[in-house]
Amino acid sequence: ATLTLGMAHAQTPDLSEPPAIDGEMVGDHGSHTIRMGIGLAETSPQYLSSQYFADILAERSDGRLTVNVFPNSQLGDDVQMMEMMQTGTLDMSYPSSSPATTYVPELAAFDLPFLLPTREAAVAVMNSDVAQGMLDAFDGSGIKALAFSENGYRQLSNSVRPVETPEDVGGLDMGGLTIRTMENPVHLSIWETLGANPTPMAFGELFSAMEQGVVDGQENPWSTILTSNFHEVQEYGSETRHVYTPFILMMSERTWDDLHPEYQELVQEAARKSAAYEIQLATEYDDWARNQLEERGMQITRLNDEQIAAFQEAVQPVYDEWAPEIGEDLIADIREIVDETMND
Ligand code: KDG
Repeated sequence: ATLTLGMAHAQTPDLSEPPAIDGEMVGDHGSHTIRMGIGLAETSPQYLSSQYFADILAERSDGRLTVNVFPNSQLGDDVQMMEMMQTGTLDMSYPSSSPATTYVPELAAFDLPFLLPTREAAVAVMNSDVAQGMLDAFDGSGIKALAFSENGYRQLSNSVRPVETPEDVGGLDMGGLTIRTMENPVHLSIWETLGANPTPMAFGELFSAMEQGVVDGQENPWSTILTSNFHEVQEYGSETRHVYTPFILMMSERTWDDLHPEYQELVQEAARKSAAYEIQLATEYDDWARNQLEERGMQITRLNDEQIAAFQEAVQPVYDEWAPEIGEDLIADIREIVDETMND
């Protein structure tokens, strides 16, 4: 008998090593064990960079600060984990900005479709004073928001049909696709406008919801679709890039207040460094993950500029509805930062 070996798929692309850990050792201010819950899998940029965050803290505190990272929504979903941080039953989490709009409504600017056309523009906005103001606005909520990083450009996947046009989403006489969204009103509005049936749901419930046909599809960056094995239950993908979502690295204010100021400073510095590393990993992952998904049998539609423009036009009503609420000035400030990166 002959033995046929399947091609083994790589688990990750060739990823950059984390930057060397430098900087002064902090003093001995006691030991802390920090529990951090995240939604994504061990192979995700989110997890890998969280481990780097843990390594920085361990090395610079001579092992006194220990961070244990729990992946795959083991400790809860984004909404639950933010509530747990508020009450002090969880030390850290790394949610998308979208469900965090219940704490800081201005964050919804990031949920506006097609606002951030390039990664360079998105990073410039995340590094801006405007974004720092959003992090500061958490103060007093029970959550200390430490840094923005990249969740990424969201792409549509589904198990029903290839999607090339807004009509493919809305279905005309075929009926609209049932799409899981994050728990965020702007996302609901986007998919309603496109004629889909949006269903907000926690990320941890999504795989089985798709497997059981409770929803037809979902939208997430290619890296998440791959590392969470969504291709096993989703036949079609479309490169819609309709929203760029950040992650926000967060700590419970109770945990933060328990830390010596020198530890707090280290946590803040490590958060910035690991966030920068996360963006680098997410960048390295993006196209690679799309190609991997194709190799693993997903049928992916790359939309041309005209097709993207059709989606952009179709979701204009989302701006009419949400821009006044989110703030025209804030959106104008973000557009200015975006334009600066485009003129460089
Ligand atoms: O840890 C982050 C995840 O829980 C989640 O935010 C991922 O983009 C996401 C989604 O669709 O819920």
